[in-house]
Amino acid sequence: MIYNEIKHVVENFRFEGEYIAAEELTAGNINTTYKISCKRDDGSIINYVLQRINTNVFKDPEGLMNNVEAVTVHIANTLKEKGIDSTRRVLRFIRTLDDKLLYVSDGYHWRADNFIEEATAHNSITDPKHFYEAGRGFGQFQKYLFDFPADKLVETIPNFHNTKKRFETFKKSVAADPAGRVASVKEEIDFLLEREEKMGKIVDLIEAGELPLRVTHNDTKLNNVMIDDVTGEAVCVIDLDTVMPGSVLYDYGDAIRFGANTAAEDEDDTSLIGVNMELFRLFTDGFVSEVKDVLTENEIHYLPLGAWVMTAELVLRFLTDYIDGDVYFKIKKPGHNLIRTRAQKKLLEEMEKHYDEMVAYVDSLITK
Ligand code: GN1
Ligand code: MG
Repeated sequence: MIYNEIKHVVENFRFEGEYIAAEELTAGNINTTYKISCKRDDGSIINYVLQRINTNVFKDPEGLMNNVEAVTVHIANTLKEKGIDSTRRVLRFIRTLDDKLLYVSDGYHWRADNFIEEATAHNSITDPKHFYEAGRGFGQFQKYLFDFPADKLVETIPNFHNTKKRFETFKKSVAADPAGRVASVKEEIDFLLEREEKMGKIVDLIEAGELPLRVTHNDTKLNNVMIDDVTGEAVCVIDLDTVMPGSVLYDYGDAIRFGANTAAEDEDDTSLIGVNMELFRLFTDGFVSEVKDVLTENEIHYLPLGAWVMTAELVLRFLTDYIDGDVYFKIKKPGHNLIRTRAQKKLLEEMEKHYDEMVAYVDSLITK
């Protein structure tokens, strides 16, 4: 039973009240996450999030925790200066009994933070307004970190969005074929090979000095921003483990990839997958409304390239993991990484049909 299995971990954090319940939250593909409920003396309940960090993916958990602590303190201070109550607006990490950010036991690394009450991490859009708000939320996050000193951050996953390096890794996996799956995915491999050059375009633009590096979130799925259950507003950006120097195109692009899709990221009926252009415009409006004064015209112009590259990158990453024998992403069923690959491939094809329309739309915002 989960309650007992993690009791020793819970008891090592400075949670208020008495530990009464634990529930696993299964939306994430990397870390293992629990909602912990505690009862205070007055009978009220206080909830927390407890996570076991996947150290196969995040090899420097101490560096990671220093990152997320510094970033969240910076955001909390920014909100304070603006006179905004930060209680539900930013994660706060809970210390262990010996005043650390991590509890290490049996080689596992655990950390905990506040639970954002009366808000939901949506896995799909039920109300279009939520996606406009998600745009504002991720835009604000970007804006609040505008003056954050990037040299304070360690790269928690080196070359995370370096699509050129990822392509090299992919080719090595194809050559090694460790799980004997390459012959069955020829079509998907060819699809990527045809697009190799364009997939490196953001890296090229950064290297050429045409796009600046900023402190970015790098994992802006819809379910990484909490939406208020009552007002529908974005309250808090979560899942900060990949906050690192990056391009704003990554944050914008990954959010469009996930949220403007008419189906789930891992939909196996690919006929359901498409780009909802209304949602695309809503997110873009929300995001740009927050970051317009911070971004360069070039960055705004290239936003749709971000959506294209992030989708292509996920085709590449899911396929690489399928070929490698499912060693990176948690899978919920056999063949899950291949289903994800095919779903993202279909999404990219649909995005290509709308690409010119997407560019025309963002360009119209530059002159506004
Ligand atoms: C992972 O942890 P989660 O589920 O929010 C992954 C992202 C992928 C995403 C695809 C550290 O995000 O990069 O885009 O799955 N995170 C990491 O669903 O690799
Ligand atoms: Mg997540």
